[in-house]
Amino acid sequence: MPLKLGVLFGGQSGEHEVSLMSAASVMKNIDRQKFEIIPIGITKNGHWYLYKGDIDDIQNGNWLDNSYKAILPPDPSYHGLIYFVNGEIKIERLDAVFPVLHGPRGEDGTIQGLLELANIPYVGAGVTSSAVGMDKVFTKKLLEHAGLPIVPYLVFTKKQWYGQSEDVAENIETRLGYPNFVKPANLGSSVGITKVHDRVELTEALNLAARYDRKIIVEKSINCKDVECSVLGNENPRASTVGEIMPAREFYDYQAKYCDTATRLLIPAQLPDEKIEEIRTLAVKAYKVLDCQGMARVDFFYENGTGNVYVNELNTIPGFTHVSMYPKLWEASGLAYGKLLEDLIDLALERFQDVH
Ligand code: ADP
Ligand code: MG
Ligand code: MG
Ligand code: K
Repeated sequence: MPLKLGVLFGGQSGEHEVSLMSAASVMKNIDRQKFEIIPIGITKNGHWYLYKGDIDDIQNGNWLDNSYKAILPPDPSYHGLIYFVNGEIKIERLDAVFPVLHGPRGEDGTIQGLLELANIPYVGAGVTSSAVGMDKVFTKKLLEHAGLPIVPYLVFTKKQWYGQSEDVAENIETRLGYPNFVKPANLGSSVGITKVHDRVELTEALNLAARYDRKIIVEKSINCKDVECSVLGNENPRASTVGEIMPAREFYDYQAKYCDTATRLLIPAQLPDEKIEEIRTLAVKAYKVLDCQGMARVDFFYENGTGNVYVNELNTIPGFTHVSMYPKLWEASGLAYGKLLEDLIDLALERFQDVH
């Protein structure tokens, strides 16, 4: 019997649309002989539905038309999804879940916590690693503690910014200077992030970041290339080759990530072999520092001129569209998309057995 795999898509974060694309891609590439897909959509308001329509209608946002209201109870006795058809209650068993959700309330340990309570194995990092990976401040603290290279940063709360704006701005100017990057601490897809060149932009950037999070991180800007490495595994994680992003914009912002066809991925990255190896080694180290499971895409800055490498962040549920870096890097390393998905589900089951 094929394994019943729940695929979670949508979600409440600013990365809802990206998740629709990633999930559709995952569902299209999975081996239907081995897995029965149970698509589960979460609206931007956090409402859950069992989806019964075509995969193609997920990406265009019309999936709600063909869905049944559903809930995933934390009570482990159901071991699946409860849904409602014309007032009748039905249960769909779930053997495993692939949360293809990006950003807060999906990638940040919250969904993972629900799946833990429900006693259902799931793809990717556990609760703590997911939460830490989502929080750029916690991530940096742990990486720094482990002696891994990171860029200088400062942290402020929204209240500090609105209460002591002058002090906060001066502090940033003295300790980091311009340009710098202002970011909400917990988000992804470059949402709420600004590259800042002067005081006017700084004020706007802090206001913007404060709309997304109560915690704001400001980083020294590095003149760099974005390079990324895919890591896969539980106990013995391995690293893919390294890829480079060539955005046609000032930095890898939301436009460049999802809208701009001029953005190019270069695989492998145009770096000396020893730098590629350094990055792969750092990727596995960073993965272990956060105690990741299953997968993560580890992102770096490669400084122009000096060749210095800094760990930027770990993404515990990276993009999974057919043009996304995580699966592309594995393809280039000899692991096809379909096989990668199977490996991820195997790792999820392995981890579950390890814990239970
Ligand atoms: P997200 O989680 O939203 O992807 P990132 O921290 O990765 O946030 O920032 C998004 C992009 O902004 C990076 O991929 C990079 O292009 C640029 N960027 C972020 N921080 C810096 C920095 N300190 N120096 C140079 N570029 C940066
Ligand atoms: Mg991110
Ligand atoms: Mg990033
Ligand atoms: K992250």
